[in-house]
Amino acid sequence: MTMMRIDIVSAVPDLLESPLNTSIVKRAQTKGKVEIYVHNLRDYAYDKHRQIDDKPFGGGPGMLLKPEPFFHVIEKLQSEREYDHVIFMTPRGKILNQAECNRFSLAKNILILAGHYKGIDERVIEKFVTDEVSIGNYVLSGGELPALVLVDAIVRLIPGVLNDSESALQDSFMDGEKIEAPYYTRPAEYRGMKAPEVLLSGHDKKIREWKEQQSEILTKKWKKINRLE
Ligand code: 6GU
Repeated sequence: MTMMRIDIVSAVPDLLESPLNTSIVKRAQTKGKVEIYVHNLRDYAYDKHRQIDDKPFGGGPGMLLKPEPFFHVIEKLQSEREYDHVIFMTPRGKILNQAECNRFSLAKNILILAGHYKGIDERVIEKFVTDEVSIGNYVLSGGELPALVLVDAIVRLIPGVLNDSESALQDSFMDGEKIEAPYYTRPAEYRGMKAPEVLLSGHDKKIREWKEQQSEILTKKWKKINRLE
């Protein structure tokens, strides 16, 4: 199996450390399924004050990330390998869904740019970015948490990352946009609330039919609360 490489450029790299070094994403790296490198934007600011942000031309509130540090780090990385995707995390991007995650999971090399403050100089996007990705219609303080969401969603799709019990194949959304049936475990009755009898019956066909029916009900509800039909 060929290994995936993900590079992430950030002005706040500390935000990324623990999520990338915990749980399944960490295990994927230990298993040699993916290499993830975090690059501190400030390390590529070569002026005297190592300045990474500045006021936007034309006025307005907030600060922008300057173009030079991005050009420096991206050009260095692109001189070392070819990236299948250079992804900029931004609320103006295409809203992430499972199909996009599946597409990204086929890549060999992915470069993710996380903005902060008001955003980044547009020339960085024009010059390098192949995909602009949002994680939903709400505003976050920076692209770091979205980058982590994207990395998790991609990494768990790499063959050999999940074990059988974690298998992604049955997840909600993997099979079109279908929500899974609810789950129960022991105790069979808790504070007067019973797990559905059929799940304890050992009757395979009935269990399958129940799950199918529950999945249909939840999928209808989900479409309604998300105004999808
Ligand atoms: Cl990718 N970035 C920011 N700053 N906010 C967001 C987002 C991204 N996706 C949803 N909200």
